Amino acid sequence: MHTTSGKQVSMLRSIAVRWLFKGALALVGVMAVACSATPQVERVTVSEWSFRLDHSSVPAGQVTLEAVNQGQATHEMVLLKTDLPTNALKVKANGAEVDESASGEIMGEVEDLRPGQTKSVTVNLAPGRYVLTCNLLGHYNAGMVTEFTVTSS
Ligand SMILES: [Cu+2]
Repeated sequence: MHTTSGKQVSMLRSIAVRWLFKGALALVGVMAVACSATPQVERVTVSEWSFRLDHSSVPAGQVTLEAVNQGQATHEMVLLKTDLPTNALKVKANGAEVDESASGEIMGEVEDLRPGQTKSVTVNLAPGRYVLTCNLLGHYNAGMVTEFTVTSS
């Protein structure tokens, strides 16, 4: 008959404790990564013919822009990093659409945002000045543009 000696038991225990400890450390590591990667959420209220942000500035890092369409029409939200004033973005030859790449660096976009819908885009933002616009035909001209600042965190 095989019996486990006291020495073997204590050895097994110490192995088990070591594994548990490693597991706990790994878990703490995962949680720390999850926390640091959690983006801050900035709500953007979209309607005819405006964008409204809850804050005029946000700290740098991962930012989720949550666009809520409270209007009656379909819209979109284009995020540009630019120093151009909101009323002086470059427009295309038709005069009714923003020339996005000529106006700044395209950082992200939410398309086909229907009335009542909420859609989000998560972006990693460096300090600087940013502009949100809707680039459906004529919507920029109608006033669908706003700006915000990203501050060093
Ligand atoms: Cu629009």
